[in-house]
Amino acid sequence: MLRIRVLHGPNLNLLGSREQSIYGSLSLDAVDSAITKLADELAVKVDLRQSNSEGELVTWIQEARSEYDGIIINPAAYTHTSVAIRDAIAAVGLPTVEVHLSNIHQREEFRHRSYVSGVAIGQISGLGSTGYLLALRGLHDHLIASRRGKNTPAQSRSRRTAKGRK
Ligand code: CA2
Repeated sequence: MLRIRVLHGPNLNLLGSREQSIYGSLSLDAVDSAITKLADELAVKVDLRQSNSEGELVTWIQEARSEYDGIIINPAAYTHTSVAIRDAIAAVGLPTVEVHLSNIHQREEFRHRSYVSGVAIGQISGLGSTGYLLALRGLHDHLIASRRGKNTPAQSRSRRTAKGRK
């Protein structure tokens, strides 16, 4: 059974309570329930966590190395500031998908830069909570293809980059 850790960053515990026009009306519990339902259908074990603390997120990423096959993360505001979270993802080497509820590229300039995207296999931004479900399907397919030794676009890309080609 594939195992995926899902991490929600700071303030996402407030989902559904305010800023609904930007982040949607679902609570974090409702988002997590939808993720769990799809994970059951895909026969994936998911571990869902939220923290307002950068250090706690770093610890959970590090711990995932021994227990999980991949990570889905919405680093929230730490997306735009955290070298520590980027370094942790790079260090564990687990395939990681970055999710944002809003389209960070259509928002303020400071949200356009992500420290995480360079170490993620992909980024989903602007599709609301559906983004987590797409990330789960995408990461599931990526992990299955990896087990079978088949190439996904992300694997081909990292192989080309390792050989010095873009
Ligand atoms: O669009 C996203 O998912 C973000 O990661 C959300 C972050 C923001 O800093 C990123 O630029 C984009 C903010 C999460 C705050 O969530 C709230 C939810 C409800 C009410 C207030 C904040």
